[in-house]
Amino acid sequence: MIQVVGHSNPDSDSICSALAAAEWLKVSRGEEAVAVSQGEITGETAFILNEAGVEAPVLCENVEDQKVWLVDFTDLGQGPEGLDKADIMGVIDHHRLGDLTTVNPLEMWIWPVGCSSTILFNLFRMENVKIERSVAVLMLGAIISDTVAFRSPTCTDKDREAAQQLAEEAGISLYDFADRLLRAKTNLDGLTIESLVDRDLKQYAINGANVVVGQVEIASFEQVEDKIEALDAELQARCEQKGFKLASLMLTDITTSTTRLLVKGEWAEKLKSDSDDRWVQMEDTLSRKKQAWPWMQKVLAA
Ligand SMILES: [Mn+2]
Repeated sequence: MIQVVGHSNPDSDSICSALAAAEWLKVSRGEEAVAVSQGEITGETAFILNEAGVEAPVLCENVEDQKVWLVDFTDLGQGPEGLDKADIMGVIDHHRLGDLTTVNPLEMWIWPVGCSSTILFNLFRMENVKIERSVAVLMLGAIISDTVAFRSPTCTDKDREAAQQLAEEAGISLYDFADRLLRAKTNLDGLTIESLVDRDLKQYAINGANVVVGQVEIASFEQVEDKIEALDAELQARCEQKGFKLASLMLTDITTSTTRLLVKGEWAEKLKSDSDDRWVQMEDTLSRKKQAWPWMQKVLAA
C-alpha cells in the first residue's frame, strides 16, 4: 500500500492533492494507494471536503520502510517521522526543491505553478483518465485556496486553465465556489493563539539553524488587532522551546494584499528596519513562497 502524504500543518492543497493523487495512482497506475495527513484539517479544508463529499484522510504514522508519494513539499522537516528511511516513490510539488534525498530512482513532477493540484490535473489529462466529480472538486478547491482565487503572484495560466476545466466538469460555478471558499479560509472563529501559529507553519533550515514561518490569511486586520500581543508571546515561546533562531507569522489581508510579518527570536532584528516596529510591514505581499520567504531567506542568510 502506497501512502500519499502532504506537509505537516496541512493546508487544503496538502490534503486535497493527497486525496486526488491517491485516486490518480489507483485509476491510472492500478496501484493501491491511500491518502494520509499529518494533522488536523482547517475549516477551509473541511468546507472543500464537504463540497466534494469526501472524508478527511486518516492521520499518518511513522513511514519508515513504507512506500510513499509526497505532495506539496520536499523538505524533510515538513515530513512525517521516518521519512528519511521511507521508500519515496514519487513527488508532486510546486515549491522550490527541499533537502530530501532518496535511495531509489523516483518519479518527480515539480512545476512552478500555483498549486500541486494543477500538476495533478495535467497528470490525469496526460494519462487520459476520467476525473470523478468528487476529485474535480478537491483539485478545484486546492487551486482556489493556494492561488487565493487567482490573486496570488504564484498563479499561472495553467492554474486558471485547470480550474476552469475542473469547474466545468464538476458543474460548479467557479466564482460562487471561490467566494464561499475564501470566506471559510479567512474565518478565524474559535481558533486559539496556538492554532493560529500552527495552522500553516513551515520550518526551514538556514546556515544550520532552524527558522519557522507561519501564515494566517484574513479579510481585514481588525480580525487580529487584539491578538498581536499574544501571537508575539507564542512566537517567542516557540523560539525558547525549540531553539528556533526565528519564529515568524505572516498576517496577510487577502483583500488588500498586505502582510504584517510578526517576528521573534535572535534573528528577528535582521528583518526589522527599526527595532521599535511591532511588525515588518510588507506591502503587496500575498505569497510566502514567492514574495516573503525569498526576501527573508536572503536577509537571514546574509
Ligand atoms: Mn501547495
